[in-house]
Amino acid sequence: MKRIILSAIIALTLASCTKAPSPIYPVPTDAQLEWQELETYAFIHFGLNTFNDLEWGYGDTPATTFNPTDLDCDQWAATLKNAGMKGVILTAKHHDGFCLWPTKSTDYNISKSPYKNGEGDVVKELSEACKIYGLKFGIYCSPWDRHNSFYAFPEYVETYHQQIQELTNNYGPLFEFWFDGANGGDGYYGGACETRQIDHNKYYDYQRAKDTVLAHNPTAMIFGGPFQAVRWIGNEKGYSEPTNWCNETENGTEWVPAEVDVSIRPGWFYHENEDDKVKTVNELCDIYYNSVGHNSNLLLNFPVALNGKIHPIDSIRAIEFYNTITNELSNNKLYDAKVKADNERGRRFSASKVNDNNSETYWATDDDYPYGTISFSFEKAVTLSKVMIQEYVKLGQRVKSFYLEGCKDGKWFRINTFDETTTVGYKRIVRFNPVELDKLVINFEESRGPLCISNIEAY
Ligand code: FUL
Repeated sequence: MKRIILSAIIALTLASCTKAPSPIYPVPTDAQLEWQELETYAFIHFGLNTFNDLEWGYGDTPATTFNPTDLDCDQWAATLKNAGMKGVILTAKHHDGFCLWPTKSTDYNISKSPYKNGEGDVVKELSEACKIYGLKFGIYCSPWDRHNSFYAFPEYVETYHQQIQELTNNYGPLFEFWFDGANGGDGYYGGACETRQIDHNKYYDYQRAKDTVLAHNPTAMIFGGPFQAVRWIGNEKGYSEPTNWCNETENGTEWVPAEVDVSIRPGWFYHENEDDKVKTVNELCDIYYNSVGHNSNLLLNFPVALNGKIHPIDSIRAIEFYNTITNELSNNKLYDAKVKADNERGRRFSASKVNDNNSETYWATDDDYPYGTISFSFEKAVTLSKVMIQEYVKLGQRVKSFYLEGCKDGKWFRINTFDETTTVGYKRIVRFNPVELDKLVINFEESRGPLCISNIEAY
């Protein structure tokens, strides 16, 4: 008897000591992972362009044209919170060079505008509203400056660094800093009205910019420039391809997860003639599934209107969008299902870890098993139209391809998804026409190493 108990204890100890799979590099930093977990956050485009009905101001409109009558950053933050946004990035300075804070680096700023008789500071007002509403705060500060007479000369670089310094010192903590990719071209440039080109990798001294941002905000993600921690997806339409590696390509050596930026309206800035062009709830949901559902973060832009508020059409639409998504992803049918896998790396990494509601646990396969099949059996048939899969990316992104199968009344069939089932990463959501099932099977066909799947849900 004693011997049986002893061997049971040894077996249990061995099972719980099974070694975790070795990481497959690259892997995310803790800060990158925390950023990926935000999933959706907002952009605010607001500035002189708003009052001049422009997208790219030339840099010649007087600061006095900035005149919101009813600016209310609390309304922005409350709206964004209700739309499920986890943070907000503000265009503190767009290409026209106008600064939304009372910077000492240039006169072309809010203190020279009628707003609060020159006493206003939108960067401060929004950063404070974010603290009240529990939103993260980030800043966009355009490197290109179409107003500054020294743009393309060494003097402007100092001005730009002073701006970064002020923004990163005084308004943090910042979760993201955006260096826009639009660099040089025609502009006012203090009256010169000419075209100026620069080599953006050299001209701005991005190394120094990065050091300044991180000195005060060590966990901030840097977007753009040569030292970016997160990357642009390559379009502004709101989608990422389904095959999406956080390391850019299957063999990429750096972890640089993607961000999808898109505006809720055609323009980034507010234009009255776009009031009837706000994206529909369906379009926004599609954007969500093609961004967050494709292993990317979604940065959804809200153009603030002339009065200084998010327009009611936009806010209602965004809240409806959030409610729709929340509703669509709220009833996880796998939670009570019986889970089985064809291979498990011991008890600590059993298949049941994919539906234990714990993102720190995961199902893993043996080292010589870079694939695997997991099945979910339902007591009563369920109707499904979406599957969400998450890899335990702390150990690297692995899955290269998978497919879904279903079983109803003893008949097996392949589930035809709307888009190809290739990579997974931090999060992958696949959609398909509603189908009734007794059993759902996910076949992971190819992976860069043993599988590490932390979560699977279906709706
Ligand atoms: C682009 C800019 O040129 C647009 O005006 C906008 O700010 C967008 C988010 O980034 O590069």
